[in-house]
Amino acid sequence: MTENPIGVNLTRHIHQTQQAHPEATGELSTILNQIALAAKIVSRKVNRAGLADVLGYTGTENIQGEEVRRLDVLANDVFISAFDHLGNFCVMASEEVDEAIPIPDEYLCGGYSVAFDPLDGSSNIDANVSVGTIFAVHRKISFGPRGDNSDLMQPGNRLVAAGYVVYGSSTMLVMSTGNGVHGFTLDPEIGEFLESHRDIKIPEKGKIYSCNEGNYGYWTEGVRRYVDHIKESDEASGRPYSTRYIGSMVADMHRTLLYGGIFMYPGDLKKDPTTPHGKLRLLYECAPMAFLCEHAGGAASTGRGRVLDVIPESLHQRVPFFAGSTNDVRELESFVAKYEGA
Ligand code: AHM
Ligand code: MG
Repeated sequence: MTENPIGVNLTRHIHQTQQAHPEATGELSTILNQIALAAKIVSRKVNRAGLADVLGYTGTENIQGEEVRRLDVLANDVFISAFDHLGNFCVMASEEVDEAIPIPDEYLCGGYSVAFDPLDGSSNIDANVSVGTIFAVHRKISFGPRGDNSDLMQPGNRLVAAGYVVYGSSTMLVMSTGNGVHGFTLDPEIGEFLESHRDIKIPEKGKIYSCNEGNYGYWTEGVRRYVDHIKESDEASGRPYSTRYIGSMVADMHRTLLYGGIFMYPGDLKKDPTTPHGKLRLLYECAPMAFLCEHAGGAASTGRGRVLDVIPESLHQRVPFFAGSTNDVRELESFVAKYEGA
């Protein structure tokens, strides 16, 4: 018989990881398998999004806009209903919902909280550009029988698992439970996530910067000077850095994890002249991506320190975000320190 003819699917990967940790309760396995199930459902919907127009799934006016909104809501509903009854979670938070989402009374509460962005970058769907789901899992720390906001508002350095699903030319789940970062590609014929990228490592230094440079005039001086700098010839290659910006965080971060370089969403002085925060949200966008970056050997910073060390102040808090190759992120930080002071 051929050695392991079915390869390593997500369940097998989780099983192997669990065997290496005899103290594991199996709760995380249940959670990750349920994320995979929800991702398959959303993936199918996203892949059919373009057909909505043809098949007249929605009303006659503003079909594209309606469909995008509907997909956001649908992805949100899919993930909530994948999580709420498991007995593993005590509370949830979603980009789509203002307040923390409690576990319904009829279901058991468990030892973890989850924050997620069900369909990040959904404004790109009309143009058939990749979108994604991001998730972040913490241990319950509150004392009551049901969870509360404190279970969600923990710094990223206490994450126990995080990851994303990118709905692109193929659907991929990339995740870490603290033992490396691993990627699984959905085989649509058998409906399984198969291990395709074991132990992803970000190159120490890249050649790509990724940001919405249209906002250049709103950035702080250190960030502007840094971007000016990487557009000059790089000592090693004799060429400036290349720009790649999809405008869909999951897709931009996926490329950054694989190829290296730096992804940036800097603070915006126009929106907030005193403490410029960026656009991206800490709990379900920046912290989980920072967790993956660090576990892949890279770095993630607010420009002034580790994203993972930011103490959350609110559920939908935004922070400046710079992530990718360690040398690139450190260089950005040195420009911020030099031109903006401590
Ligand atoms: P969303 O959560 O409303 O989809 O917004 C987040 C998205 C990210 O995916 C992406 O990095 C960013 O917004 C792009 O913003 P901009 O259009 O300002 O460049
Ligand atoms: Mg988002």
